[in-house]
Amino acid sequence: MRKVITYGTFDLLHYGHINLLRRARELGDYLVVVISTDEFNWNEKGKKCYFTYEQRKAMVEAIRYVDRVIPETNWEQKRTDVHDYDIDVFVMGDDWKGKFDFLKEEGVEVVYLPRTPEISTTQIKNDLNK
Ligand code: C2G
Repeated sequence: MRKVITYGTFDLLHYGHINLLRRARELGDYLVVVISTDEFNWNEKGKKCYFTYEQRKAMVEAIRYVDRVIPETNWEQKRTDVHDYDIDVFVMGDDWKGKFDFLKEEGVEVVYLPRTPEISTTQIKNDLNK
């Protein structure tokens, strides 16, 4: 079984996230999604999520392309996650292009997929505030 992994916040879930998850799943037979915890988002990304980790986890778990959701608590866990979950392919949107190439040393394929244009959680918040 070819296993794929991807990471993200997935706050205010939108079709850009769904496009990413669908394409990631198409690269294998099983998709693990690692969702940033509220603490990680706040401490490391300066992002205050609208939905809590548990709410974001429940929504992502409901997506047909997703097989498993686990928490992202630090930047370093990727190196061990790919072994702990027997991962073949690491996928991220291309806003992260090049940032995770070191994972090739762990024996996984690293794929950056084109982001879906025009949509982002920030865009949604800005539009709603107009
Ligand atoms: N994405 C996309 N198109 C968009 C918006 C997001 O393809 N219009 C992708 C991003 O490139 C990312 C995934 O959807 O691969 C999740 O996006 P975010 O929730 O914004 O994740 P991010 O804050 O980039 O966290 O350790 C990695 C981080 O956890 C990634």
